[in-house]
Amino acid sequence: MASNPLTDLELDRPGMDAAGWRRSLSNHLVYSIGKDPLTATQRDWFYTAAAAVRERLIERWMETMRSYYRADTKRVYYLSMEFLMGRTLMNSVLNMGCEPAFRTAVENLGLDLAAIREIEHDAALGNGGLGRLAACFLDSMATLGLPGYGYGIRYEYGMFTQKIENGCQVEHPDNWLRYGNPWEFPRPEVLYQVKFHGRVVEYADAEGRLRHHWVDTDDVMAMAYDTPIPGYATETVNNMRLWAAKATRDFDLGYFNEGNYIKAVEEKNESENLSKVLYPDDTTEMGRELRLKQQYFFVSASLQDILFRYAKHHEGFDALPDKVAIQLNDTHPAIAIAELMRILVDGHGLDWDHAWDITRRVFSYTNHTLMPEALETWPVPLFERVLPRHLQIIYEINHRFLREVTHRHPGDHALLRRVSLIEESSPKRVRMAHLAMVGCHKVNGVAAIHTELMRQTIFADFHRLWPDKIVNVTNGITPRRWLNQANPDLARLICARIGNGWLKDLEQLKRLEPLAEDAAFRQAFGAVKQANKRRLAEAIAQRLGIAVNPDSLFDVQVKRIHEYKRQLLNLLHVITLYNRIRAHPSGDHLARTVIFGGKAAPGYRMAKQIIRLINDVADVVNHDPLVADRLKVVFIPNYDVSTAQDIIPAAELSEQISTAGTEASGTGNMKLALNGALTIGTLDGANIEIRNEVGAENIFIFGLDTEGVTALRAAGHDPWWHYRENAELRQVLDMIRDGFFSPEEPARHRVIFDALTTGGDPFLLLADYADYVARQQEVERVYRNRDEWLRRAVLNVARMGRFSADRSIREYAEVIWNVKPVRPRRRPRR
Ligand code: GL9
Repeated sequence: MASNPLTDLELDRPGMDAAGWRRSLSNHLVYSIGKDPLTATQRDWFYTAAAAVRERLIERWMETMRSYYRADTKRVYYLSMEFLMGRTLMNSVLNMGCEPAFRTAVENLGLDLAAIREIEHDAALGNGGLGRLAACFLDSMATLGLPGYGYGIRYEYGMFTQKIENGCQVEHPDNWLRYGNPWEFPRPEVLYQVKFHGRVVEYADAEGRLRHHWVDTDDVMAMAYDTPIPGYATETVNNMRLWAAKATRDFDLGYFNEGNYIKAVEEKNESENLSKVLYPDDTTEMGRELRLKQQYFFVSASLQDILFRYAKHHEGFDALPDKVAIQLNDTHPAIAIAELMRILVDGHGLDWDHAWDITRRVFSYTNHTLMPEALETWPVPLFERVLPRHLQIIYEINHRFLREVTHRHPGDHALLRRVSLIEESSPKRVRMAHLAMVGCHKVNGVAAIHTELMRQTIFADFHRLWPDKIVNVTNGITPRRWLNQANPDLARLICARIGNGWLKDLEQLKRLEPLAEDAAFRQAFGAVKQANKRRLAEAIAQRLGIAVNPDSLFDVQVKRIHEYKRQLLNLLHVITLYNRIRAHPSGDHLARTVIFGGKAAPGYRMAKQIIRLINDVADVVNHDPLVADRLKVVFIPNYDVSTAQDIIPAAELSEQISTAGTEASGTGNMKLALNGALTIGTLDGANIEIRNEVGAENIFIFGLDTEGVTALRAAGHDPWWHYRENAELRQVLDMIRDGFFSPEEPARHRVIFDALTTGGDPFLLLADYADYVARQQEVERVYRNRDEWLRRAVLNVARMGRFSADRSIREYAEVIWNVKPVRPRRRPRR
């Protein structure tokens, strides 16, 4: 059956019908892959399919680039250390609008499409929400026809693969390029030199002005790899350009001539280490030299490339802010501000003030977290060694900035110390967020509450200086991947009732609202969810050997493992349910399957401990005959984009339970609600805006809000009080302390008990526990009324329109970038 037929793309183009696809697949197997159909493996067929798909993107890709060039349009450059793309095959096919023809062709060749698309390795060049946001934004920019380019790093190893051994996370390298990446186009001729180390020499130019030269540097080359980014149902195909490090020369001739062949090759390897591996830490910074070098490496190459493109049409730099907008995805690429100043002032001899005016109008910065440990600062001695000229430039920026602050607030030395780009610690440190704040014309938060907290807390001084600089752009997700592709049955059901306009205009989901009162629609909606649950239950049985009851409530918490996200609070509730079943084995307990997924940063001991406790609890609960199938706990290993696409459509309850004020936005909350899960959550991040949209009666909100958190912290949180007063909570904590879930090693989880009690319970789990458990009870009451549950679920889907990444990107384009769509020319029919 045709899924989501497109009306605005002509599918009768040559090669786009089933016969054309079939011919193309047969040809590519032989002439691109070099395989005989008789011996072709599933992998051969995946690479064959990829070749056939990418071939169909190329003309539109080239025409899109030509149309931008012709229009000399303003372009947006999205600089990001992370792009969490996931798989590409079906995304491209769906965005091109030829899924039915492609599927028919594959099936007519006697192949199994489900098996073939599973061969594709996720492109996991990101940690979590921040990297996935960048990927959703690329999809939206292309879909809206905006001239947007992604710039990042082509890591040889992406996010580690997580395996669970004896309940513990074990990391394995993600060798995603082993069989080759069929989506990338290497550009060996697009090669830029990137400098490190060395020293700065001063000299006077012809007019007697003081100039700076950065000399005696160690150089690395950056080579481009391009990936086409097709929009949905549009001619636009944008570009993502990722940089790989290459040694400046294959051998150091000096060593080579000495006969030290090995040494020569060793040094080549060392410089190529720059793009070797993604740092797997999310919200903590580790201040490692390699990380700083990775940042500067991709920033330097990207700026050279951007300015090269600009210079094809323009002389001088006055028009740069009218032609170039650069978005800094977090502070990771913030060194670009100093780098552009260096290029303009040192390289092209612009006056400082002139260069600074241009720079500020080009850059804008997105902040993704308030967590103090995530705010990047670099030790000055390290910075000085790696980027000596940039340090001087940052000092100069700081000097002039502090002079301006002094003018406006004479004598306020405390203010100067607070806003300085240099932290007066020992050693001193460069504050990248302050550099970004000063060097950008706009700074945005990613949800309303987050932006407000930015203004009130970490950037309060800057907000007083520049009250218009900090703006909000609430995050969004692409409905193409997160509904159309991940949940094809629901997408089809929606299309059958309201057509397919929602794919490009998610607000059209509003038209489903009346159907919440339509029993037949609820029935059909419930049947889709049930089928998704059954598929997930089968996968869990097959992969993990756990039999889950497909009629139980599927309660899902999938995200990075972090104390602030409070997977432990969820687990305290699970143990509470377990104790209630044990206390009343013949009671009427609602059957529930609690599903966890997520990776811990390899060096984050508490997060790894939490994974172990989840698995230990699962082991006990899942094997307790008294429980039977009324409670199951499942930890799904290696949560990534592709497993998210399998889990989210099957979820009924979405756990978004971070301590209020800690989760900047969250985007999993949006993906789950868009797929018909009801949210249990705190008033944190985008949960607040989700509540505003879906209605307070269709979401389960609990716990302290940010004011409550602040007040409790001020008054002093006493975890022991909760321990004493709440018998159920005390029983749960004692079981953890006494090794109930690890009888072979009773002290194993003592550290968790300690963190929640003597450790002060910094994320206030005990303060929110009682309200959380009460809310979970209400969840169960509503779930028992299937009609009422489905009614609320339909309303959630119908009211999620605001959370399309298309809406986010439109806001960036209007408020921050000032860029407009460009329509590529329609290709002539042949
Ligand atoms: C994050 C925030 O923690 C999330 O709340 C937010 O939704 C995303 C996208 O804006 O950014 N910031 C951050 O460092 N991460 C986020 O998810 N971490 C990872 O990407 C792992």
